[in-house]
Amino acid sequence: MTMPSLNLDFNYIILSGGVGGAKLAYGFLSCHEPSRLMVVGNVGDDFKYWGLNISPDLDTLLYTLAGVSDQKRGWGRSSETWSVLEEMRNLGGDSWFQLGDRDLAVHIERTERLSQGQRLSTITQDLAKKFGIECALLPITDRIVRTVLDTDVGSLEFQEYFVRHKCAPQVTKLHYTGCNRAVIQPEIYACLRSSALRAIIISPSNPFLSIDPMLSVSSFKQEIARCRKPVVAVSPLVGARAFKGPTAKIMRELGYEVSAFAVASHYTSNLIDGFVLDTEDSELVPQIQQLGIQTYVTDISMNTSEDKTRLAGEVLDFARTLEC
Ligand code: FO1
Repeated sequence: MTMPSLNLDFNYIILSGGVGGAKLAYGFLSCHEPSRLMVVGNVGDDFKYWGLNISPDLDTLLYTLAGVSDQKRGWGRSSETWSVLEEMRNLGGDSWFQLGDRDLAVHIERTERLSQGQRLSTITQDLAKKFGIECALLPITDRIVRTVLDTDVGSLEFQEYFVRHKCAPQVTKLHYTGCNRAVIQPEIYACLRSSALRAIIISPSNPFLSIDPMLSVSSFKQEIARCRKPVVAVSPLVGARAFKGPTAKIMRELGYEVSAFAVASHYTSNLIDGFVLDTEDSELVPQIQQLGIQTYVTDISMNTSEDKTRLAGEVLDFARTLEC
């Protein structure tokens, strides 16, 4: 099965997990030609539920980039209804993961096409087109990579930990199963080798749960290093607080200091050239620069569309200063 033809003159690759990353990706749409942006989503959160293939981060990106996401929850569709979920509860079926009626159509379509042997990337790209999205939206890989957390209540797949157990278990270790067998999409590989590429942006998603599952896909980090284009990461923390989700809790449990500095040193100067951090963390600048990483300080909160566009614009301006 072939991909719908993709223009390969992309200027920016944006690596993103769910909610936080999707907000910044949305901001980029207003400050750079969308057809020159390639948004790459995490698949480590994917799982089977009600017999369906669910790709939560790809769907959060799909709905956010299309402007149809539920702004309050951060995931799922706006104006959603829940009839199927209610019926499932009445039947005594699983209801710990909430699938809305509109959202269900996407999972059914994806599952049907995967069962016909189509690539996840082809399906995702087609869905993006149907939703009127003008940038490319791709999963990091078509292969199965799953984030598994070792915890005090045993090994849990990501959604079991995140939604079913509400992030309560204590995390001791993370695994990205399948990452050694997985390969990045040929389109991403081609983009990394294209002279049109100007920078790679790591969005303010959870480094351990959303970004590392992508970076762990075999040879991806080496390909990034090989392309010699600036790599800029945006901090997912302000002070010791994450905008959403368990970033701070997991860092603490894995023995990291909870700070933007710890995130920058986790990525290391081998991977990133620049790091964007919040004004509240400006005292960390000398420490981060000592790692060999350039810094840019700004307000990184993204509460409004204007915030998203402003931050995205500043990230691109910063990345341009790092171009050789
Ligand atoms: N997150 C929740 O906290 N509870 C849910 O019931 C839930 C359902 C859900 C359905 C579709 C979808 O695309 C995302 C959904 N999410 C839900 C969000 C998802 O678990 C997380 O945002 C990401 O996996 C973390 O990046």
